[in-house]
Amino acid sequence: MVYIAGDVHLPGGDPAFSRFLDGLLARGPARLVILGDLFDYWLDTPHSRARYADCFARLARLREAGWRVDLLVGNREMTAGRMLDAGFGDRAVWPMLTFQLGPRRVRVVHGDRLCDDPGYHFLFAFMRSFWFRTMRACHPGWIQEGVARMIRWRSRTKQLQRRRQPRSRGASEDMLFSPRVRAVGRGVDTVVAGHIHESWRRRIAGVDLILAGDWSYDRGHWVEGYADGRLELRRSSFSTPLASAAEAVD
Ligand SMILES: [Mn+2]
Repeated sequence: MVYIAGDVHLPGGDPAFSRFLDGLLARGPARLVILGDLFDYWLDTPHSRARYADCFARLARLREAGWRVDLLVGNREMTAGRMLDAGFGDRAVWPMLTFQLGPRRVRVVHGDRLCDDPGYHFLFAFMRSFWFRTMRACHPGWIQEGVARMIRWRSRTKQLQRRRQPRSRGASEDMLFSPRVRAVGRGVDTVVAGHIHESWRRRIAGVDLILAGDWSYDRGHWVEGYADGRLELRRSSFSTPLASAAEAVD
């Protein structure tokens, strides 16, 4: 059994996501794949690690209970480094994770690289590069804060531009770049992605593509995979404060 969730954008996706993790803990050990953008933005500093200590503790508890937990790097974690690995307790995965689910070969990606935005891809490659990481290690936190703010501003401006355009049903599909989807889907039966903050399953460029959806403070979307290869979209609201964690997941 595998649970795939992402785009939590902490602290935005809490407390729903914390309840979800507590609910998982109440179940038997399985696998959890977090497909990136767990944090609204991640700076690879001790401050970030301390800020999200609650979430890291929950993930550690799952692991202690026998769960396998994988964390993929999303665009909000593009500066991920040693501090993220230390907080998470394992190496974060980038750029994709491929595994077998019964008869089905599944590939999980964050999804940003499925979209057509050459400027963004260049920026991401640059940020991930060795030289940037080396340079960053010498920079004080406030410069990193400034860089993060600039990137978020850029992202928000793009979102606003997108919102101003007339939206049709296929608008989110238009964000996907077919050759990239085809390339990522090569050799697997199904691709699971996030990033677009929608929850659906469609055939795009011949690929069985699932978008896992996102999280807000009182509701969340995720994907459940079963030993027979079935993959199902799930969503739940976590609005009842007194509901037990196990109930909240159902
Ligand atoms: Mn994203």
